[in-house]
Amino acid sequence: MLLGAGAGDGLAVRVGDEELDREALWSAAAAVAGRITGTDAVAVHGEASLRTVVAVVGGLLAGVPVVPVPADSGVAERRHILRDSGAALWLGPPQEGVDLPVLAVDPSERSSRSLPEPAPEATALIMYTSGTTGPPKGVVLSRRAVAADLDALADAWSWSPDDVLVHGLPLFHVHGLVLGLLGALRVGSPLLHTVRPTPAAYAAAARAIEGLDGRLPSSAGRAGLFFGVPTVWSRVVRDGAAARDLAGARLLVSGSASLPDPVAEGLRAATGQAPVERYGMTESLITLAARADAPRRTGWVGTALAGVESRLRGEHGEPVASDGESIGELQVRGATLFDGYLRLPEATAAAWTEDGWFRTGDAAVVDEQGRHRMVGRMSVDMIKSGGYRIGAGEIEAALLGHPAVREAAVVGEADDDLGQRIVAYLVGDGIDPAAVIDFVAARLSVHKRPREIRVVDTLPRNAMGKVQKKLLDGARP
Ligand code: MCA
Ligand code: AMP
Repeated sequence: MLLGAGAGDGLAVRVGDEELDREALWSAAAAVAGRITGTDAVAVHGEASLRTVVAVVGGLLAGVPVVPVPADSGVAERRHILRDSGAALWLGPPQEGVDLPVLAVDPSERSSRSLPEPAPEATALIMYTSGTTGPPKGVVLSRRAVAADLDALADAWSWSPDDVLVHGLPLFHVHGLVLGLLGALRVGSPLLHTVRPTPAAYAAAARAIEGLDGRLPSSAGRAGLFFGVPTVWSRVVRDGAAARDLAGARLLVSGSASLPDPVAEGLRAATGQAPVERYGMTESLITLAARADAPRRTGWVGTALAGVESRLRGEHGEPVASDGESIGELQVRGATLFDGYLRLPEATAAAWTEDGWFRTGDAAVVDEQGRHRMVGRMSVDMIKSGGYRIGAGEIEAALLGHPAVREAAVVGEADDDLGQRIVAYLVGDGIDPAAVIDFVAARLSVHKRPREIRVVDTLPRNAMGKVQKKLLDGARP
């Protein structure tokens, strides 16, 4: 079963100060499942709430593909996801841009209906993610891929019902939703979701684990497992008191973007342990992870998970040595891979090599023991900001929709807090930077908004007229 059995005592999920034990969660979700069985796909408003948890679990119990919609998405992005995914129902509070029938989800509802387990090859999730150009694409993930990934991670981290999982990551991407919610449910590890991933909230959750005894399933221990993106860990380190509160944690895990060495070292100094890193993509789920029982090696993301193989290839497809130094494109294959981009056969075919490996578009090195270090993206047009993946082309297209903007080029600039921050170089007349930022936030999503606008007279272009982004820093006014 993808999510394990619905029986059992004690806490399953707490979001903020609302919670459900395992039996109550399954029976609230069964009430949702009973209403949606047979639907092509359901869209779930991805806010951090118990409603979202019940809606997602309801979809999975019913065997109906779940389409998580970013809680901060603007109208155009939300419409794109709903139209493209073919979702027939909206699970969550009404939102602008939703013209589907709305099903209100009530976590206090109960149903004793039991549903047959859907086939492993059935679609579990359709998750939207950015490419370098164009609108976000729907990544089709099977139940088999999700289960394989979660089991391999449980093995790598000795993740068990003894762990209480803590995080406050968004419930609409792989990290917070697949690992952070479905992982907890499959492993049987109670989840404390902090709504926002702030240092203070992580520290409070660490203290709350101590007081959970009466609420924990009878089989559970009190070991803390904490998930965060590098921005979260960097903020924890800067807030010394919060970092010290995590000293009792069993395992700290970082992923979704590169963890700067000083942040890993800062965590080691404050908590007594460096985090383990793991690497993945929406399309492949997590494919590489440092094992909990292996010595920590700052800057390295570990070995291929059980069921996954990795290799490095050069620009012309030639093999790259596993010598810990030579850089190549990371390619992966195995049980955790997606089934393709929804209704995009050409993009799907282009994502795989002729001999069946998925091209990650990430540059890496591998050492003789199969440990990986990520060294960057192959394309400047793929930005990672706060752990969110954002395509430059998508932001440029949105910017060009603003009446004052004539030309736009978007880059990711190094940022101490966010890893990269989105900077937009614009040519136009009477551009009001704050209004342009709000325009993108309202159309795409809040997390895709440029953090800075630089108005310039011209963009540097080559003879073919293509913007030369590498020269853009020189265009700084
Ligand atoms: C500011 N706000 C605005 C505007 N400006 N709202 C509308 N329009 C504006 N112009 C307000 C928002 O309403 C919101 O308010 C607040 O600013 C959000 O600010 P923001 O700056 O975006 O937040 P942050 O604090 O900088 O966020 C940092 C973060 C976040 C918490 C680390 O980036 C985050 O949650 N990242 C996680 C991403 C993630 O999970 N990625 C995994 C992808 P208010 O706060 O009041 O609502 S999966 C993946 O990568 C793979 C598989 C993997 O390996 O895991
Ligand atoms: P997304 O599809 O949003 O899941 O983003 C996937 C991308 O996140 C990958 O292609 C990498 O560029 C990046 N990423 C994920 N984990 C790590 C990590 N541990 N170190 C460096 N980059 C990472």
